[in-house]
Amino acid sequence: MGFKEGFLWGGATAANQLEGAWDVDGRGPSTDDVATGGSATAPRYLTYRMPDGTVGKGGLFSLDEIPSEAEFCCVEGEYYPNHEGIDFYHRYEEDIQLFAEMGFKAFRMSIAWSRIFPAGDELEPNEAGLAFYDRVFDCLIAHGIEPVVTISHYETPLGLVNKWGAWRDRRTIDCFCRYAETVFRRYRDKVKYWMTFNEINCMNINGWIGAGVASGDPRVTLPAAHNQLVAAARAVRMGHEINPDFQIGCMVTFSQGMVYPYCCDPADVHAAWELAARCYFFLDVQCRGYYPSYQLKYYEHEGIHVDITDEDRADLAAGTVDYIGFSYYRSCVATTHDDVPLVAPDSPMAKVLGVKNPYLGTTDWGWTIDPLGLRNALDVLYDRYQMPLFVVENGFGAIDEVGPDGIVADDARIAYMRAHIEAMRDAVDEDGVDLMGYTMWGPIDLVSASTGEMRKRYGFIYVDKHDDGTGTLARSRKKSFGWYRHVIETNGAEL
Ligand code: BGP
Repeated sequence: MGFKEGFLWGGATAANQLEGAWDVDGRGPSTDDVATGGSATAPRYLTYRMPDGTVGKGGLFSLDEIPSEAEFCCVEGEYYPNHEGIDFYHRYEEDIQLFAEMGFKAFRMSIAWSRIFPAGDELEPNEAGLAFYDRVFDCLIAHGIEPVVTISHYETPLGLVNKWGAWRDRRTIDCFCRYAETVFRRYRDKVKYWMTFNEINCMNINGWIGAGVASGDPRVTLPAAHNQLVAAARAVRMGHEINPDFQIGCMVTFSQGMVYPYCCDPADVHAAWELAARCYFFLDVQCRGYYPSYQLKYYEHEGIHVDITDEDRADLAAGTVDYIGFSYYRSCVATTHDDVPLVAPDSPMAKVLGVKNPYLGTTDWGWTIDPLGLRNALDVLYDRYQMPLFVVENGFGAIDEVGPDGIVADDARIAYMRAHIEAMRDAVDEDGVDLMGYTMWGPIDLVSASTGEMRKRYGFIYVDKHDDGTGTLARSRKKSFGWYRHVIETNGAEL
């Protein structure tokens, strides 16, 4: 019993959040390079220049306030945490060595699209960018670690954004497919596990992070999401042609899918379904190959125009995935009652995080902690799709204090992860879920996607880097490092 043999234990990262070297070896700027640092209560900003030369900035979670003529760029006097990240670009060997010491079987990482196609729409790739990932994959393989690669993780080349609004425009589908084909062919014999778009359903709450679309309006973001779905399906089909052994998954954030009704009022139960449906439709399309009726009706009622062509339908049907990758950090609550307090009223993400679940606590960033919710998620997903599942993100963002002995005693992180792994084990043992692996988020401290902070740490490995950009970038093992090594060693039997 317990986790299957060959279970993919490891950690997950994204290129833009750890590589740094943002303008090295021909890399072009991407959507993250124009995002400043924020905090639990202050927004991250995107900076831009207007046609008259004036500069401005708009909140990452208030995108509709940004003028449509804005051209996104870096501006003087601002600090951009992703530019240096944690300098994985130059330190990957040391970092992979540490992952190997923990016994990692898998390492989830992404390729930075703008390292391969700097402006996004070139016809020929940048060899220096391709060579970097050859080195990283070779190093992983030499340590017996399986690379698990996300093709697009929260970064779109800025060139495509400023040229035609990135994923608002169907031309981006072809650019993405060219990029996907390039990396599939190049790494054909090095990488077996792929995912197309990270948290593709993030488009429900924010068009920028996943698609370079500066809007939170579903009439804008959902047509862009359709373009991504078509691109993903074409990539899956192409990948299978290039190497039939490829395992290509989708990736959603199921923090938006594990929705509880606030109370047993049927109206709340319905509200919970409606919210979850916005997440499920992405899975339905990518696993079943067609749009579910409820989503098409939703478009009709909300006046959302999505141009779904016959060719798109054929692509979606032919490009279904091999497994479901998903992230799970928290569950959420839906209600029709207006006297229920928000879980994190002061957060720039207050609307996204929603109302408080009175039975559960939260992290310092207002993210609800709900380990049983992970078992619930695994159960409903496996029951609905009967496909292998892969928990490709889960973790505890917290403030870590380095103790007098130089070590971070991150017991709260250990407790969080132990409870979540236990819940996974129950889903496998008690409910028969087919689970491929677990790559927790952020095995090494890196830049937060939602806030741009370093202070919000997830790692087993501490990185000496701070929110003002200072720090030596030195790596050190936290208490959780040894704990996770033991978990992997015992294949999850001893937590
Ligand atoms: C997911 C993203 C990751 C990652 C993680 C933690 O949504 O896929 O890129 O950052 O969340 O979120 P944050 O960094 O905002 O704490």
